[in-house]
Amino acid sequence: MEDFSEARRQFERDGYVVFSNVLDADLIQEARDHVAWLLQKHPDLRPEHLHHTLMTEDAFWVRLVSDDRLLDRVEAFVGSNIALFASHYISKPPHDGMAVLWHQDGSYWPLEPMEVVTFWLAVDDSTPENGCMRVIPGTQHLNLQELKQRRDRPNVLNSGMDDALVDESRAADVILRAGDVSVHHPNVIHGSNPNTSAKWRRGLTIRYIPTSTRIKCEGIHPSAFLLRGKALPGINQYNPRPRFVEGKSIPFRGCEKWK
Ligand SMILES: O=C(O)CCC(=O)C(=O)O
Repeated sequence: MEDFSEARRQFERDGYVVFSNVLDADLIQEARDHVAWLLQKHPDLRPEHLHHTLMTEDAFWVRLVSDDRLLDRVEAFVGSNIALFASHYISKPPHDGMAVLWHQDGSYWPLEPMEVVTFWLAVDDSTPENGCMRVIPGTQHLNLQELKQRRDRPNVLNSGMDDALVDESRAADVILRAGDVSVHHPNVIHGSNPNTSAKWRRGLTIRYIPTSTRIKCEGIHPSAFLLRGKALPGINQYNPRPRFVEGKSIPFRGCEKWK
């Protein structure tokens, strides 16, 4: 296994870190096709709102988040028993992709303890022009703050944290090439601007937990999957890994053999 200790050090210092060139161009093209397929299947949804509830029976989605190149890096953050809590495509279309207001992820999540990392997979190049993610480095040490409902301007979460707590002058743009991944802490303050460019900005958020983190919900959470290692007794129930079924997933390379 590669040594990811330098990445861990940066993550501890800044609350986020970038891995370049993680997934290959063919798989990234499959992810773009997946977004197009999901949008065709759910014409009522905005492309920023392709949520975890859509993934329970979607073999490609589970295949993508279980890619060993991702899980080998996830192990450096959560250890060798890895589960998925949630995953969500935030796809910003050209010219009208919505902002994500400043927030800390942990304020939204029913997890105990709050041991979780987000891997943010760039499905397109992600730049200031098309609304890349922005992070306030070092804010992972701030406690989780209350959320406020926000409808004063279009935004993906219809909520965010109190702007008075955010020193925007310290924000760093997380500029990525398609196939790169950034990793962020559940307490770090982050958000993104609208897409004012002529290009798509598709990104996939992937929330990984160690199997010792409890997902507090009734029944099985729709995107809870055991991805590597062992489940701990009495903590979470996991969905069965979906088989490829035409119509429930796009066909993908290796789908006949996918288990
Ligand atoms: O995709 C974005 O612009 C924001 C992502 C985000 O807020 C998150 O991963 O929690």
